[in-house]
Amino acid sequence: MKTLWHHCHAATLVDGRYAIIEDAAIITHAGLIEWIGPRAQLPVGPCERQVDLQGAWVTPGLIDCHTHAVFGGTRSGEFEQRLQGVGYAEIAAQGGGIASTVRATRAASEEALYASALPRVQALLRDGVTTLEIKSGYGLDLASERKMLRVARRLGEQLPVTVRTTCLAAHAVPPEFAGRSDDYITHVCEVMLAPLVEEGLVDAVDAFCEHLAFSPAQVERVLIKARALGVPVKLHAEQLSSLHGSSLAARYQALSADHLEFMTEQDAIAMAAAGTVAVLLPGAFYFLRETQRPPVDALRRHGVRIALASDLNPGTSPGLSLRLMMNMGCTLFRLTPEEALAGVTLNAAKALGMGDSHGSLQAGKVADFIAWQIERPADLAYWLGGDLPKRVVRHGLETAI
Ligand code: DI6
Ligand code: FE
Repeated sequence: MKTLWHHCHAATLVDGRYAIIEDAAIITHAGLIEWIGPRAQLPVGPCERQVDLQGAWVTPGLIDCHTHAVFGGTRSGEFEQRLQGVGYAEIAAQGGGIASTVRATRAASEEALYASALPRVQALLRDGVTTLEIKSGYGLDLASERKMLRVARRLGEQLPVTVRTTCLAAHAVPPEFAGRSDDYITHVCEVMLAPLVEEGLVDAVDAFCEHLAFSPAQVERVLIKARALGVPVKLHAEQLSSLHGSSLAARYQALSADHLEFMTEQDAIAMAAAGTVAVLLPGAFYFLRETQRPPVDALRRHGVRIALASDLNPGTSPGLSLRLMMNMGCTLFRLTPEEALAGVTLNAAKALGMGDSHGSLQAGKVADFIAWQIERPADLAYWLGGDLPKRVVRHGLETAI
């Protein structure tokens, strides 16, 4: 149905800027934006339906491009331990950390995993998220990774959100491969990836490049295999130390390198040349009480696109609000509210390889947008989370969330 949306202002995010249209009108048709511009220039012609947005600000639907939203159990006990001074790496060395979530995830049925992820994903949707990436990485064997990815797909089928799945089998060394991380990487490359890709469960492949996870050489084997299977790659890089994983990711035309607190200027140059998006995760920075900030000025200087995401996970970022991450991106990393909004729309779309179809309000793109009852676009980064009054439009249809 051809629909005219009017009595609104738009922050279109074309070119990653606010690109504001005051007194805007939007025509949607067959799930796409057919026209957007100043109401005064509205093309003549019939629309079957007209919707008065009552002065709202319209932005693209928000995109959370880095989550681990599917997992068993929680780790609030470790949170208490860390507050008493025990380090994240120390907890991991004692068999806690990622390993404890792996145990809980392996033990959970697909049904139980779905039920536990559901309210977390619903919280993100209430915050204006219309596209969501979900990683595996707490299964670490073929059956358990498959289980996680199937749950992620099902969330996308049953909820009003577009889900992109990422296989993060190279997240940690599972107990049955203890002390044999090279063998586990061989297992990931030779046994796990191909069937998961063939089953249509993998939109991208990711790995954790870090001292307490996998070396650049090990990660590279995973990236090579993924590319050979025709799947784009991403990387957790320079979160806790500088291994130049982000430069490595750029060599494989990664969609994104994520975290990046310890990246160098050279890494930024490599990412810019490859068009690899920098996904910053202020929730993890905050929750781990890190002090080294990602080099935002170097990213800007070299023209690397910056995205922001929740990193929703039980260990380092139990974050259920993408707008809270926008605020943290501004407060902790000194992004502008405009950069924060680009970070959860156009640049997040690019981090998922969806830049041509999502992330800005432009004719021809998917009609996913939010009409917010706010005074200015910066209000989205200003409030510390909370439920802002909004109307959600997905594929051109107003959607209850
Ligand atoms: N970096 C993170 O912050 C999460 N994974 C990763 O590679 C942590 C995951 C966890 O602690 O459960
Ligand atoms: Fe992560």
